[in-house]
Amino acid sequence: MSRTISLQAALLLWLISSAPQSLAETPEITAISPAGGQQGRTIEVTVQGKLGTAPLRFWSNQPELTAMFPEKPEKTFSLTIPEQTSPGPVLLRLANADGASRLLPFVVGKLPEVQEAEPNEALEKSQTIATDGCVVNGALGKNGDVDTFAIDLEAGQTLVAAVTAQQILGSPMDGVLQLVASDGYVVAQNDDDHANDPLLIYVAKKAGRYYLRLFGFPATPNSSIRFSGGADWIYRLTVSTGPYVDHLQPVALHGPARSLFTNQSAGIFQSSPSRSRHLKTEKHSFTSIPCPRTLSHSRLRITRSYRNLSQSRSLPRVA
Ligand SMILES: [Ca+2]
Ligand SMILES: [Ca+2]
Repeated sequence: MSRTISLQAALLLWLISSAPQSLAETPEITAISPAGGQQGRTIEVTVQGKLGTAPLRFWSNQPELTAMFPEKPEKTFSLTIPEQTSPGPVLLRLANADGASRLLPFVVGKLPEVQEAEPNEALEKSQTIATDGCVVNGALGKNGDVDTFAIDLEAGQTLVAAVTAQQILGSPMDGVLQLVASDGYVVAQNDDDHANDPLLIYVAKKAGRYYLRLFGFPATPNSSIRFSGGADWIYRLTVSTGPYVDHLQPVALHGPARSLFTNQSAGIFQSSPSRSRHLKTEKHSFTSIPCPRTLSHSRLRITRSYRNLSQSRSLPRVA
């Protein structure tokens, strides 16, 4: 009996001594910044959380995307978005031998992109951005955070400012977007256009400097009644004075397309890079038909054909 016990003790000691001294860390990522990038660019991406132990592997449902990791990964890696990458939302995942991160939403765009620069909470500290088409990657990084961006408009210009945050990126924010004139008055505001994400459209009555102001509340309401924020409250703010596709109608297609509507001007209707079809869109007043969230390899895409072909929306194809 005592001999059996001593054998068991020896086996236990051997198991303990042969166990690895330190376990590898799996990638644990809650958000990435920027949460999108322009076609044809290589960008540096910072993660919220940890990348995990090398060697790391990268996966995306958009196979053109590639990633490079530093020898000793900490918080950043580089991501290459080739010019031919289709615009729209994609999913990323990082993994090593011990496990994988959750799926991370990322948006491939056609417009130039800039990073939010803090401090920018007040009009006098606002960050000046281009109005003829750009995307700001930012975050409401802490409670009370307010992000302000200065833009210049000509009289009669139509400004479109759209926030992508909760609906596509899974950001826990319920954002509100305001347009403030140079005299400090709020001339336009939107809270929820697509899910909790705002989209603001404003025709400038006079030329001058205006300010886009973004703040947010928790998408899951709690007992606090104040501007909120956090490291993973990431957003993308698209600003344009050109045509903007805010939704499509119908929201799914069976066979040849009969009609689709956008808010302004004409667009190009594409089925896929290999098989495209061109249709004139009709002018249509703003009707709230949210763009579907479905991510599918088989999908149709509308892009605008005005100026620098900058906006796109996707809809699922019903075979
Ligand atoms: Ca901020
Ligand atoms: Ca909102």
